[in-house]
Amino acid sequence: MHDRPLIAVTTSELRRPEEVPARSEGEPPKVEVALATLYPEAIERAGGIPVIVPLLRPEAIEALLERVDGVCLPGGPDLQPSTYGEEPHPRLGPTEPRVDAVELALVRAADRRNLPILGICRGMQALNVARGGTLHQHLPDLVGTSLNHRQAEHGSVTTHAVETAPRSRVRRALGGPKLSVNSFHHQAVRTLGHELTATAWAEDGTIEAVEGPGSRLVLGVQWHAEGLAAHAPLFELLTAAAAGIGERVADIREARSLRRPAARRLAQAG
Ligand SMILES: [Mn+2]
Repeated sequence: MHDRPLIAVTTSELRRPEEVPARSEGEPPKVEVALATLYPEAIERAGGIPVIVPLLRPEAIEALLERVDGVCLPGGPDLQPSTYGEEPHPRLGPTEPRVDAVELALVRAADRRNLPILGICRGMQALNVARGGTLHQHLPDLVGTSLNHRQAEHGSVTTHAVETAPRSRVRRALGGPKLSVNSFHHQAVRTLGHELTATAWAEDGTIEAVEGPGSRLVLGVQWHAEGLAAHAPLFELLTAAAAGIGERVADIREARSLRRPAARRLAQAG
């Protein structure tokens, strides 16, 4: 329990040397891990300290999670369908099996420790797959194209509505029943993983948020909340839960004003 909780945020993208532009004064291009700065910025604004996680071996993941207070899984490429027991669809995008292995192990390790989890886009899908759920590999096959889940507009622009479930965390944090979200995915949750419930849907029926039961924060959203200022309360939920006060407050506005004094009281009590 910390005043400024440490939030592990994974790097879900790898850049190959041929994708990295050579700079005349720099070293030759090599494999890089990549993460949009929007994620650590959103975590820091919400009161947390982001800890950017590279590709780690399983024992290092365990050791890392001993020292952090929460987990954020960002957007990124498609998951390997073999992680949920399926053959690749012809429209499957690029995949990163090494990243899949790290993120799935990290979710399972976070589950063993009851750490709060916030998954964004691919991160929601990784959360679902880590818990035995499956994905639709190419959403237009299922729901057609009347609703475009892969917008051309910038991530700060919302392009479709979702309806949130009554009494869900996402409704409490962001309101509802309708929210406007951005959309950068062609895959979606098909069958739900262990102890996950759908709590938001697009008009075409696509699952857009999942949550776990009980007091522990386990939340995935299919949209890129890190790009929407109005969705900062999702990151505040994560940091409040990581600071150990998540369920003692009725709503996120209270959480924001109470976070630091409550964390200090806990530290004094402990
Ligand atoms: Mn969508």
